[in-house]
Amino acid sequence: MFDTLSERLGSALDGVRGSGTLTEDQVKKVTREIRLALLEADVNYGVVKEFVGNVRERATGAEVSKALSPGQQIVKIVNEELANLMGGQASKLTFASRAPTVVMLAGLNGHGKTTTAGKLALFARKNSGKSPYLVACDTYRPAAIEQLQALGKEIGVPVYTEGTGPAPEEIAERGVKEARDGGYDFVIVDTAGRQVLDQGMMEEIQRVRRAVKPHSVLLVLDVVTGQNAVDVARAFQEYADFDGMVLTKLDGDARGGAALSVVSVTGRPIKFASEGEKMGEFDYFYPDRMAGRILGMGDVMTLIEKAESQMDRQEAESQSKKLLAGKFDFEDFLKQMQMIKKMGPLSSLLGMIPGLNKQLQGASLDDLDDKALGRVEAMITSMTVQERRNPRLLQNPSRARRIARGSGSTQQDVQKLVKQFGQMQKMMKQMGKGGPGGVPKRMPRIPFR
Ligand SMILES: Nc1nc2c(ncn2[C@@H]2O[C@H](COP(=O)(O)OP(=O)(O)O)[C@@H](O)[C@H]2O)c(=O)[nH]1
Ligand SMILES: [Mg+2]
Repeated sequence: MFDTLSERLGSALDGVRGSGTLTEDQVKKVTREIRLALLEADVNYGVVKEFVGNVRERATGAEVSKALSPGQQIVKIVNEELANLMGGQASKLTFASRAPTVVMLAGLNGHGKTTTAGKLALFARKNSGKSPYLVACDTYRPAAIEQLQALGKEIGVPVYTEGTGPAPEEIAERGVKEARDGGYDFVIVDTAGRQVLDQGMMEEIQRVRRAVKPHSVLLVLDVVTGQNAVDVARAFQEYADFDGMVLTKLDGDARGGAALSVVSVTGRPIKFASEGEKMGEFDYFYPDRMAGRILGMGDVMTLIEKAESQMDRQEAESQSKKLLAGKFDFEDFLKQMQMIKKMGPLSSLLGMIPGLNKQLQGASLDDLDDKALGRVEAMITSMTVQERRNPRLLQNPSRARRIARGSGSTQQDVQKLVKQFGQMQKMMKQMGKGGPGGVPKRMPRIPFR
């Protein structure tokens, strides 16, 4: 996602990142490159103009900071302005003062409404303790109803449907009543889209809206469609209006234009980000994190939060101490691996680490894939605790053979793992000492967090 834009902005900023001073010419040059990068990413022309103006003004203006070099300062400014462009603050769910809260989804066909309905139901239950209820109002496509029913089944949320016969507004009204009677407090109404924007859809949206008086109407936009999504958002705002947006397919090859343009074009917030086909791949949209990700600093906050929620902080501290003292053994390694696995697919996790993005585009990703991790895990779990605690025991070939048999790998694999692990231990020990060839004990500070 946003790969080209990240790269272009990154290289524009690389030139000044380390600068001790920033001349007017440098500012001009860098803002010109930013402008091109944004236009190339399909960001709305007016939006680009304003953005570049803001950055230039702030970069040449009186904004001084003792903590940052002028070069760092401009990175910070671009980061903040990108976040502002996407709304600045996350705009979280709000609930009706009288239950149930009704949320209506609208948008063109294929942009992800039905998928979002399921994801939002799961999200509201997990994050806000709501009991969700789904209402199927796409009366044009029987398959859409079945799709929603399948999703409902997957996440354990009831789906109200009357098939394709009745008018959508009638289904919606009865569906909401049914939810209220059943004690459900979060109702999501999935509506029908169209291939293209048309009057009929807008009118249908209005009728459903009048019938159920939703607490909020969310417009679902596929960011892969680029400027098309922006046009849809603008038209919707004009004819039907909405309260917030859901950006979908952020895992796809979006150039970034839609995400960076829709807020300023509509004045409405982006509420949610959908990043995959699985029900759990859904979260609030955090403009600051997205900006960090676009700038290639990695989504550090998300990463840290994910790690924190999975791992006890003290455990982490003691592990890193052990690591640096060279006392890190296979038992610790196994714990770490299991933690990483809990955090989600390894490749998506690695993409969040600053600076790793570019390197990972090479072949090295193969070495790090989840399958390889699984093989390593199988080997370690085949070791006795004693062996895990004292990897040197594994130099004994009969032990290596036993582990190979137990884990479905070869003796060479086991020996290779033990050897590599030994090298890693040595390297870590060196780092811990900060000795020659070592790195500082503290990781470098991540800019602007
Ligand atoms: N990769 C990816 N696919 C998505 C996402 N959201 C929806 N889809 C897929 O896009 C297609 C259309 O989605 P659907 O929910 O049926 O769209 P609707 O016509 O607006 O209801 C389906 O194949 C979904 O699985 C997303 O965030 N990422
Ligand atoms: Mg649908």
